[in-house]
Amino acid sequence: MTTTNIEQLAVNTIRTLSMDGVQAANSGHPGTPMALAPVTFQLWTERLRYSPAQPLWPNRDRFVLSCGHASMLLYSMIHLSEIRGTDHHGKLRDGLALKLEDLKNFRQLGSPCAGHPEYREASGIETTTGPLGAGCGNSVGMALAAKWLGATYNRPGFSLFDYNVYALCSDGDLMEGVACEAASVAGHLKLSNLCWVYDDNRITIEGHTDLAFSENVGRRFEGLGWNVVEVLDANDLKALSAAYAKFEACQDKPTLIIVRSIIGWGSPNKADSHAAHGAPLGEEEIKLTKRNYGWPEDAKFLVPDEVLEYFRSTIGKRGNLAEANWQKSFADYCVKHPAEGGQLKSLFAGELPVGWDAGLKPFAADEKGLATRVSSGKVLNMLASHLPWLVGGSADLAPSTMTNLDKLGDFSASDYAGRNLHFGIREHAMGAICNGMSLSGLRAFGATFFVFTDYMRPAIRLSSIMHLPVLFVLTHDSIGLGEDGPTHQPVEHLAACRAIPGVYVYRPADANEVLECYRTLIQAKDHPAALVLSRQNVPTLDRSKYGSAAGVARGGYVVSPAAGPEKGLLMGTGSELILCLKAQELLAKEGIYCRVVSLPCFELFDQQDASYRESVLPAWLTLRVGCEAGIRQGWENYLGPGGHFVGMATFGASAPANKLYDHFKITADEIVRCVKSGL
Ligand SMILES: Cc1ncc(C[n+]2csc(CCOP(=O)(O)OP(=O)(O)O)c2C)c(N)n1
Ligand SMILES: [Mg+2]
Repeated sequence: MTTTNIEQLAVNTIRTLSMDGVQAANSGHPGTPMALAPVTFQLWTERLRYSPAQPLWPNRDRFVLSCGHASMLLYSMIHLSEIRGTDHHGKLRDGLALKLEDLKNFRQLGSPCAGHPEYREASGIETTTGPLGAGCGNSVGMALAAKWLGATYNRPGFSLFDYNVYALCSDGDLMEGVACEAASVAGHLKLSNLCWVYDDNRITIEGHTDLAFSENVGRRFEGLGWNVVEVLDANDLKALSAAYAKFEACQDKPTLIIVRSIIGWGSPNKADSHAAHGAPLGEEEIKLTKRNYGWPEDAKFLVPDEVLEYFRSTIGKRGNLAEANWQKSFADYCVKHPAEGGQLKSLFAGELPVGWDAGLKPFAADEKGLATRVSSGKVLNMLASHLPWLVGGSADLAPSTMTNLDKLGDFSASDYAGRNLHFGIREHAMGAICNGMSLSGLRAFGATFFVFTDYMRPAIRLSSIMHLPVLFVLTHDSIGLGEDGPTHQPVEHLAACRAIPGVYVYRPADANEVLECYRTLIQAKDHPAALVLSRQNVPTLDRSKYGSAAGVARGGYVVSPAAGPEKGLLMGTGSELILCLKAQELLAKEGIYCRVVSLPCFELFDQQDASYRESVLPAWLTLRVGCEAGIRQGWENYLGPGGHFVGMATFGASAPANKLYDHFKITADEIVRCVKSGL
């Protein structure tokens, strides 16, 4: 054993807290915290630059527990490090982030110690994890953000951003595709500030990894451009220390430390078995294990004073001092570089910079119009020039998603200040990386074809769970993309995105709605936005004739009132709004007067007060037609019992767009027919 007594005592405190937490909850995952206690102990006490007194310090090292099922490990570390609490809005509060009482309430309603770590439940939880692989993806976004911040804001004599990002990952994490996608990005970008620690315990839920996982992980990562280091025994603190030192010394690659561990270490009957993965050890086994550790077998949630003292004198002392020095340096920086200092203060506060909207210019009416992806590209650029930390990119589709930020450079291993990311064809990693960037203060966006949200839906969902204002730019939003056919034509995707709680789905109908969508979504601080855009042109409406596009801020508005005694209500989104307007004209010619409502964002509209909603969709007006080139699901509320829906009910087909609209009967004539049938 290469450990001192206090080290061993601290490691065993982490282990026993984790075992006791799981036992008290009668559910959870004890085995991995027991095995990895030395791994986190060594990292946190010897190396992690983290100020327990100021957990929001922007230059703190990040620690991500990607194998979120081992949550008790993180909770124990947070408690023992005496990390100060923050509220749900990310503001410092008095008291510890996690009291011992909280650990005792592991997995209970209202406890910050949830089954899997939840961002903002306690400081020290840098991201929500649980879906395996996701945390790995986030960590790449965090490391990338650190590089970007450093390249953009560090100045001679001021190394404001030089933090490292650590992620602890399990077999499951490394089996998941998203982790490999993200690792590939990290290797390509040479993110030397990123260190993954892989818990090579060769156990998953069903048993030994022999069942399903026989690749050589180390060689895979070498192939991905990583520095691979091995530690043969998770209990060997010196070897762990040496491995972390190798990570710090490596300047041109991310590092993977493969740590051979034994799940449930110390448990006489459950160690090295999947039985230690996801169930309490049981009172008897806990006693035997504690005896093995030389721990008082009847003690529960025992935290020796000298262990707390040890954490204070290591991570506490080191981190608090580093943070205080950084604050001094930042104050000097703000004097020397006031413009950058001001920007950073806004960035840290999650605020937009002064004058962020100065570049937003409306579009002139134009019959031919623009595809909304094209107007989006223009608005994104109008915004980018006044919002310096708007950073993002596309999954190899920027020429189609129109998300390139002109003249703002490519982010690459040779230029970490570039604002255009090239995610490669890795949608899931793109979403997870955007989440990691957002967690680091950047306004991140990721773009792809709408249909491929299927590939990054888990990341969009986590974005919403974490209340992150990530922007997903999603183009080619319907059969209107034409010839690429049903594999590329979204049908159920609007419904599917709207189904994720907290995701604001915007589908603007013309260039000025696009502009107003951006104006609205960029001011959001606590939810992601999905901006859904057409491939094909839509006319830019003459707003002297139609309602102002500023109505977008309320999610829905009357774009064209009925010109006579009102009979019906036509509702549309995106490229189908124009069909509603055409139908309105056709009907008016026959003396049937309808209003047309644009509904670019259901979530925003539903949030408006009842009188506003009633003013847009009066209850008495029951003859309603909704038109959207997607499935009907989600429209019922607006349609009411007598409503008609003009949209899709099947997959699309491969043909020119206008032929498809006729074929699937998404036309002004069809809207007219529906209205007449309801008269
Ligand atoms: C995406 C995803 N799929 C499945 C699960 C369910 N699950 C939780 S842990 C686990 C695997 C456990 O093996 P490993 O990752 O090696 O963790 P260990 O037991 O070694 O800690 C699985 C399948 C999950 N959390 N996330
Ligand atoms: Mg495992």
